[in-house]
Amino acid sequence: MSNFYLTVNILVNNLVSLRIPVMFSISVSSGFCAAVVYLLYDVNPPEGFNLRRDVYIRMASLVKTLRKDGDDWVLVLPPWGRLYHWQSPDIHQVRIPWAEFFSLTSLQANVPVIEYEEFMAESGGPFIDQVLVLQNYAEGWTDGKWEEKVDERPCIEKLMYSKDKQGYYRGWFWGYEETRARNVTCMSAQGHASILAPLLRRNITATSVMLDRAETVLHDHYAGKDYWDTRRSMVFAKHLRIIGDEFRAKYLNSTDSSDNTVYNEDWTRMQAKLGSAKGGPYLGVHLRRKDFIWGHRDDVPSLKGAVKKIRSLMKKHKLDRVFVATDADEEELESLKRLLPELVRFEPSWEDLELLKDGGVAIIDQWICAHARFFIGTSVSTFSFRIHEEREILGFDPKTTYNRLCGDTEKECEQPTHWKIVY
Ligand SMILES: Nc1nc2c(ncn2[C@@H]2O[C@H](COP(=O)(O)OP(=O)(O)O)[C@@H](O)[C@H]2O)c(=O)[nH]1
Ligand SMILES: *[C@@H]1O[C@H](CO)[C@@H](O)[C@H](O)[C@H]1NC(C)=O
Ligand SMILES: *[C@@H]1O[C@H](CO)[C@@H](O)[C@H](O)[C@H]1NC(C)=O
Ligand SMILES: *[C@@H]1O[C@H](CO)[C@@H](O)[C@H](O)[C@H]1NC(C)=O
Ligand SMILES: [Mg+2]
Repeated sequence: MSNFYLTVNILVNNLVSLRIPVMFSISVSSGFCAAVVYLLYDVNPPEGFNLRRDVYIRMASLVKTLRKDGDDWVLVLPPWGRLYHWQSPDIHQVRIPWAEFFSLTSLQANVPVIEYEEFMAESGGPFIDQVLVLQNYAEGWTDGKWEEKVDERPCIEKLMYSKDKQGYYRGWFWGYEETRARNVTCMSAQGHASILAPLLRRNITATSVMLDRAETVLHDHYAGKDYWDTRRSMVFAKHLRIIGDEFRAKYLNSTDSSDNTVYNEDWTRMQAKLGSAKGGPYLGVHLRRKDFIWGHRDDVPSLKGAVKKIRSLMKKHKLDRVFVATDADEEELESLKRLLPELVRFEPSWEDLELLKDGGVAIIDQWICAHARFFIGTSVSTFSFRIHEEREILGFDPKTTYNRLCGDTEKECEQPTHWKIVY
């Protein structure tokens, strides 16, 4: 006997939709009801916020593929927390639901998603039937030939889960210590996310499956329509957009009506013409430091080099204001302020930071950069890439978006690629 779930959407304050499990067995003959299967996932711990946003796109694509067969697959959003870069002291930054950063109704208009706590309530407790730890093939690509494949294999790295006295697996489940897995298996996978679909459909009978190290699988079709649908659905939470907009108005003389960046909260109706956005009268800069400079990468400038470029861009584009988003440490920040005293930054009070968290502040920084008349970012930073996409959605001329700072001695400073939205 198995349980089937009837999904009922109830609008609470027009915001929250609840899925109500119906705990009795019914025979499925009509199309309105199918077995619910939950897909959970997690990412390699050292990865930052913006690569995680990228992995979400891959998982959403996999869920769409799985749903094509009729089963009611639902994506469970992995709570945010314990990220390496989120180092603000004395702030509780674990078990953060996605709704603190993104608009859930917007995500749900693309693919069915629920928060982890909702999953626990719906599925009968803090249990995950099957964890699949994704890994590469120990032997690498055989014959140097790339082929897409997936096979159950012995674990290559030390397993980050261990069995408890009751035979359940314990490990890191986003800070939910009561969560346990019933089974953990290592799976070698090579290819795009949807190569996992046949395995998940046929070989696994569990009703909740978690893919750990989900970044192992690639995009089904990078920058294709499905990629962009999911990316466009990742609308930032309203309170963060409002704070960013208020900051733009107050310090940067920037409003949507004067900048031609009017936003439609319903992403399915947002289709700005390329080049239609004007942007606020300021230069937007994403200056990535910390681990990007520790390795002495030659594609990342010195502060002096960056400021020289910033000044020349302000002059060229006749902008007298500059907004800088950066993860620079206190010492570098002091030097930067000496070199560029007019710079504008979003600096939350401790109380605001406690409310917004490091993730919220990063989003506000991205939102403000996304509305600048001209933007320049840092080489191969996913933080900068997400700003490019946001500007593409808003309808900026690509010339004002796909720019990056060059290293002081970099010979060929290749600029970022323009990825056009497919609607
Ligand atoms: N607020 C803020 N945080 C930043 C900025 N740049 C980097 N960070 C932090 O550092 C992390 C960098 O990791 P990630 O998002 O993976 O981007 P990447 O490492 O640059 O590709 C971000 O998630 C932020 O937490 C910035 O300009 N503003
Ligand atoms: C999945 O099941 C099929 C058919 O039983 C089998 O051939 C295949 O090896 C299985 N795949 C994995 C990864 O276990
Ligand atoms: C654990 O999962 C693997 C892969 O699906 C399966 O072969 C194995 O029988 C499962 N073990 C238990 C105890 O259920
Ligand atoms: C702000 O921008 C408007 C145009 O949108 C302009 O007329 C006005 O002079 C600007 N104000 C300041 C203080 O720069
Ligand atoms: Mg990173």
